[in-house]
Amino acid sequence: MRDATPQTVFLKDYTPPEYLIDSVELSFDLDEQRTLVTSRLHMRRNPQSANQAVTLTLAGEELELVSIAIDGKPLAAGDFAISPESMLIHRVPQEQGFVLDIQNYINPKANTALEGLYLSGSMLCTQCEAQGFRKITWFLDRPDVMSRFKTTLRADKTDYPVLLSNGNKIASGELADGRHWVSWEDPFAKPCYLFALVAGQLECVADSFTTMSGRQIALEIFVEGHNVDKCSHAMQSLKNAMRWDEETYGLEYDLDLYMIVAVDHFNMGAMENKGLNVFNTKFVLARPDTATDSDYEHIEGVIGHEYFHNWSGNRVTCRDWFQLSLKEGFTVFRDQQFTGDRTSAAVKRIEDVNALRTRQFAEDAGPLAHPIRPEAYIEINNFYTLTVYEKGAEVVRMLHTLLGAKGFRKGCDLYFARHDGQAVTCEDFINAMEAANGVELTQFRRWYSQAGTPVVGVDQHFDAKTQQLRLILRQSCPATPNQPEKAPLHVPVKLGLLAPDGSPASIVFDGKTATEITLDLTESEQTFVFDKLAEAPVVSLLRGFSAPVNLDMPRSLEELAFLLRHDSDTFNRWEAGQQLAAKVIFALIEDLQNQRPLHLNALMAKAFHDLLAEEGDDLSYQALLLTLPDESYLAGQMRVIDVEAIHHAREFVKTTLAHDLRDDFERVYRIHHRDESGKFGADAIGRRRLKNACLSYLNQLESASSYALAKAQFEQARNMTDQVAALSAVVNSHHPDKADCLQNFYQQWQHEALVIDKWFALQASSHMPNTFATVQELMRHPAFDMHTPNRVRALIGAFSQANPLHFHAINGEGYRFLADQVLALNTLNPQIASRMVTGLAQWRRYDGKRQELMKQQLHRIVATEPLSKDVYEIASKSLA
Ligand code: B3K
Ligand code: ZN
Repeated sequence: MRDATPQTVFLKDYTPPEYLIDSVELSFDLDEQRTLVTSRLHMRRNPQSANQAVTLTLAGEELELVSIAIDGKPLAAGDFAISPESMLIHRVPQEQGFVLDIQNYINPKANTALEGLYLSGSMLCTQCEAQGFRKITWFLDRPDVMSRFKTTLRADKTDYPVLLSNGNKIASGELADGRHWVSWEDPFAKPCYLFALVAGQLECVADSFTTMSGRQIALEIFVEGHNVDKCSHAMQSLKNAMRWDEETYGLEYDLDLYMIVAVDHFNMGAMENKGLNVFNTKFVLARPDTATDSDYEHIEGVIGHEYFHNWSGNRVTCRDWFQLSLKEGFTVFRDQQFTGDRTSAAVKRIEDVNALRTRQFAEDAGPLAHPIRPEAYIEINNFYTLTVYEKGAEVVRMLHTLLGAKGFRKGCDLYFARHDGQAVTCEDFINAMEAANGVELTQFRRWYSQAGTPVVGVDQHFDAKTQQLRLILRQSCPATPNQPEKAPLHVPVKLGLLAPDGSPASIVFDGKTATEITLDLTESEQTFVFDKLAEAPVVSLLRGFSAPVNLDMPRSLEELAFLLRHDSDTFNRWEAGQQLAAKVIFALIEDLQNQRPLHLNALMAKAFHDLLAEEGDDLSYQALLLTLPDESYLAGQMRVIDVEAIHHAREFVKTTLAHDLRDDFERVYRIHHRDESGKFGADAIGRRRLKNACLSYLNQLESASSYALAKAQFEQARNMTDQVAALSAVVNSHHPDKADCLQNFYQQWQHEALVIDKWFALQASSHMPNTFATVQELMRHPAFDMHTPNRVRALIGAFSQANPLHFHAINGEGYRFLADQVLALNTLNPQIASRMVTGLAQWRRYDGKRQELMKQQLHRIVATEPLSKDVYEIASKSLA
């Protein structure tokens, strides 16, 4: 809980650690409520530190001291002082190193924050990033202190037959009273945030991998007994990731053993602890009947992400937490490349950009905006943000674009060679990119320090006489908290030209000819001239979404329809469709606001008719082309968000298309509707996506036949993708059998927690009337549990973040409900609580009435005592 005045930590105050810990010997006498931690730290003064003070300050929270000694001599009461967050030892030996012995008790069962050592079901596990190790024992809990760890675990053999920690198992044995012990040693020095231990009744699924240099690595996935049949996809994903990192980055695994443990209670997706990843079950367990195609894809992505951290994060780690994007942005970029290579690069890019624009752009435009390398924080856990992760990945992607794949790889090689075993900064990463490529990235560095989403405006002039096209690009960036003025950034703008017949036109620029080029936009305004154009071309700009910017380029519906038909860039083709739909929807919003009758623009129906007639290879891509921009994305484009008008206009478009093109939707549905349960090739996944996109349109018809279609798919489905798509259709309609379907689904899956999460989330995000009453009822459902983050996200998270229509109800009930839950979670699990506050952070974007209602709830949260630092920081900054 929060001190009287929460302290802000600043990047500019960084100083090297005064002491180092070369090696650590830890032992744990494990017990649910009273675990004894014995720690021996081999310490010495850091020669790099300028500070001459003889005191030693260690971080430590919620610990009960048993004993403390230096070089074998117990300390007297006056030799040290303990405060709620630290321990100060007044005088420690200066000349040579010393050994600090500490024993303390901790209570894993009381740890509902799920940080440090805690209980998940009956198993004990840890989460130390960012600052959880200090809840295990007193330590220099900062990433630039790297130590070699040796860990011994002792526990009851029946309750905890499996005892795991980082590195290699070096010894084990039996103890009296039915207890046993296991010792582990990690040969690689690491910061304590990468420490992990797991103890419990776990089954092991084992396999192996032969590395590029011929070493055999044992691969082990640990799960509870009833989940053993859901690990094969995770195991295959791990092997795919290991091979991919060797082939793409030349990076090989270093230990002889790689372990993954899946736990039910976890604050986020997964954690890259050295040699012992701990995962949310959501990102490990999959069987065709329990997991959707997207689940399968996310599992492979997250397994890859954590595996890739072994180099980008563990072997080379962060100097301080302000550098978080150094490992996260880079690793997200790596996992995006991996998934793109494994599935459809076009689809993956669209999904990533869609998420970035809908969610990160909102963050970057609101009160919580911060650069990818933040400059200040109160609670670092609040900075595991979309900006640090997703925009961070975009910044790395721009380097990849600017340097080319080969140049980027050279930069990475140099980065890993220079910094292996070190804790470094974003600056070191850029330096390596510069040195390896002989380039200068001074201006590019601004992406690290400047927050906000730049806007790139475009003007074009074609001169038939000179056969020239002049393109004028302008960039600006809106002010963000503490950054009123912005300097121009280095923005790579990929460009292609289309001839009037839709074929690619040659680009003659700077005397060179190409079919696609990347323009370097570095000034506030710049003109680019293209020669030898017989006719005015159609410009396809920002191909592949080559920079995380808002492109402001007014286009007619006709031009958008043309690009949707002809652009050879898969991203821009999809984007043209999105812009076309958005333009049509915004016109309807205006009609709604002015009480005018609604008509669907014929161009839109024609475009969809053509899309449905296409017979391309990438059916997942075709499904995306048929998906309307979602409500949050549209909201992001409005000056004052009109939740109801957005919803009704979008529904109108969807319903009208369903009526007008009913035969087409039915035809495409029928072509692709077949049972391919258990098949996860791109074609089978694509067929399911396309078919379920059609189902979602047909469901708008609210007719006997649409009800029959959804019901039949629901009853016959033998894979979760089809079952959940059908249930979603039922839930988002007035289907007469809705209650029965929900009940049957629950009965069928009540023992599969991850499937029940879907059941909660579907109901919480429904746009049908009475959703709020359902949500309140579900809060009282026996399967709802505030102690399980996945369940909280499924119900409270889905309602407040994926149901704009009901969450923003004008009577304020959604806001009050959310604040109630934030306050309940505040004491239980501050990290989850503060994530939930973000639903209220964007209050400035709404009308006056809603602004008042949202602010009221934020004020109520801020006035509550005691308030965790986590919630305090987000709620107070949202109001600032
Ligand atoms: N590094 C962890 C995230 C830790 C979050 C701490 N609040 C997972 C990941 O990004 O791979
Ligand atoms: Zn990560």
